[in-house]
Amino acid sequence: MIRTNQLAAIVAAAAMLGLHSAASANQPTLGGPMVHLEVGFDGSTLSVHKSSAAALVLRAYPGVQYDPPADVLNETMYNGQYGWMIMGTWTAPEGASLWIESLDATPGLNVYAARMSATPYAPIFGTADTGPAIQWNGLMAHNWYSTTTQGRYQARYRIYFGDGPGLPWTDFGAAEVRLDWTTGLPCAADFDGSGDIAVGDIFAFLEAWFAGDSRADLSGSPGNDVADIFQFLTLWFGGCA
Ligand SMILES: [Cu+2]
Repeated sequence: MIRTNQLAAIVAAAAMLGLHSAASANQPTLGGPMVHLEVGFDGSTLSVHKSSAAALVLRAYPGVQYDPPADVLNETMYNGQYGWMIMGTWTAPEGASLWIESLDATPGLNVYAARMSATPYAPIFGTADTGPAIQWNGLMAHNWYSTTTQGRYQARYRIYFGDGPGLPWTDFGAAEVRLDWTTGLPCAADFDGSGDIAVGDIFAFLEAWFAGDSRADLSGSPGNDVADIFQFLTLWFGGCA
């Protein structure tokens, strides 16, 4: 339970810090800890290991707008936790390049290139009529997966060695991996849309509450009253599902 002295301390801290603004999030959040798609090669066959088998959550961040080119994620539910990554030390066969190909995906799932890629946030893997495969330089790549429709999503990928245009080399074995997502409700405790629950969310909430912003009216009673603050703190201490 939240005691009033805790509340008073938080309000005082917020006032002291001048209610620093709800940092407009210009960088999309991965949505949680990284989950790596660890790519290995034993000299003849590639392998992929997912560092977590759990389905990830495509989540909306209401009211958060990203600047171009990340604006492709605006008004969507998205997740960037899956990241392609080289596991161990190995070298590709002479003259081969690594390719990742989308084999199939649930309709309505869109994919955009990782922020650190050569073409950040560009549609890939069939999104917006792009080709099914991309060449991968082996640097960690957290592509963005998004949708606008609630549901369960899957995508299957093949990773293989190929030539420059992406024609597979049949001398070496390819690997496949399936990725899974569900859509989740927006997390009310992540008020500033930063992707995690931190003290900044309390400041952002209080700023909205003092400003009479209807987003801070959580209690159901008309207007912003103290019940909204209790309601928010309960959510904040409870975390996100
Ligand atoms: Cu990573």
